[in-house]
Parts: sequence; C-alpha cells; structure tokens
Amino acid sequence: MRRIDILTLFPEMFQGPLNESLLKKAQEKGLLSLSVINLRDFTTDKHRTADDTPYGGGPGMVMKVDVIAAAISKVKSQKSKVFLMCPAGKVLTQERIKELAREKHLILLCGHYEGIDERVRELVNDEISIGDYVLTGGEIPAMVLVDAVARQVPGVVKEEESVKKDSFYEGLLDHPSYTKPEEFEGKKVPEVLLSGHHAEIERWRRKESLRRTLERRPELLAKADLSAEDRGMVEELLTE
Ligand code: 4GO
Repeated sequence: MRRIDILTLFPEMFQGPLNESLLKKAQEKGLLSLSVINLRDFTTDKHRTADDTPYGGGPGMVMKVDVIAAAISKVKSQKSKVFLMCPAGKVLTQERIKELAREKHLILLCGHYEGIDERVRELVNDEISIGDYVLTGGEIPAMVLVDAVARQVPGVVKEEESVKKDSFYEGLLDHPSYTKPEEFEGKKVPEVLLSGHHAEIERWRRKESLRRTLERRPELLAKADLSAEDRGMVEELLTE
C-alpha cells in the first residue's frame, strides 16, 4: 500500500479529481491511501495564522515555517519522502514519476500565495515543478503528481495496458486509436486495424508511435532506447 499525504491550506480543493474514476477505485481497492491534511490545524495562535507579511516588505503573504514544520513532524516517519511543489523545483518527467511510485510514503507540501519561508526548503527532500509556469498554489501540481504516480501502482490501470506502457512503448508517444464508427464524415479507420492480423497491427502501431514521436518530439526519440527493428522503422519513416 502506497501512502500519500498532502499538506495544504486549501484541503477542499482535493474533494474533486482525486475521488473520481481510477483514483477513486484505487483507494477503494486499498492500492493507494490519500490523506489531505489542513496546515491551519498546526497553527498555535488564536487567529490560526498560517502566513504572514514578508520581512523587508513587498506584496503578498509568505507561508510560515513553524506551521509547516509542525505538520511535517506529525506525519513524517523514516519511510517518508517530503516534496515541495514549487516552480523552482525539478520539472516532473515520466521517469521521475516511476521513481516516486516506488516510494512507500510521499508527503507533498503545497505552497500558496506569494510563497513560502525560505527555511522550509531545508525541511524537504526535494522540490518538484510540473512545468515552467507559475500557479496560485502547489495544489494542482500535487494532484498532477498523485494522478501520474497512482497509475504506476500495479492494479490501478488494467494490467495488460500498464505492462505494454512500461516495457514496450517506453519513452515514445502513443500510437493513434480508433473506435466505431468505421467511417466518420468520409474519414476511415486504417485498414490494418480491421484486418485481425495481430502481428501486423502491432507493427503498424509501433511504427505510428515512432512516426508521431519523430514528428512532434524528436528529442524523445533520441533518448529512447530503440530496438534494431525500431531503428529500421525510423529509417523507413525518414525516406517516406
Ligand atoms: C508549483 C507551485 C507553479 C508550480 C506554484 C509548478 N506554481 N509549476 N505556486 O509546479 C509557492 C506559492 C508556489 C505558489 C506556488
């Protein structure tokens, strides 16, 4: 059982996406245990102050280190890894997601407002960003991380699908998919997919996956470790 604790000033934000679809099922099946912890519960003054004005002046509020430290201490054990969701962190990749999915206990700290007290950075194992843009808080990035990690946990996504993804289509963009109708506004489903020739279908899918990666994300193709057959297909694509 993987455990993920989310520390936030806005626990209500987590009522939505994490409790639907595959993530809901994963939690029901006991594959994943998600807890959302309200940072405000760790304040000690009568106004329940979780953020304050920045020393040296300037706009906005800064989240207090003492409140965050108390929350981390409460949930942390020897098996925990603590991550701060912030735009200055390392940008998430599928590779990083797979590493995170092997951890027993993740603690995700969501900053909000202008930022967090600098001393919080010493309380975390690492800082993670979901991309090079600034958001109002780390809550949506935490949800993105939870979703991507959850689908790496065995049993969350249908087995055949996840095996394929992990071993075969590694590092490449997905092949195109089609469902009924066979023809829509003159656009037909590729013949090979209706043929029933399993080996041919697999070859076509692999080639389309390579094609798409080559066209849209050539830098991914350079990093992927391709088989001799894959490289043959790339050669074909380059001469088409
Ligand atoms: C994370 C947090 C963007 C990301 C954030 C990101 N913005 N790109 N905003 O993953 C501290 C106060 C950070 C607001 C937070």
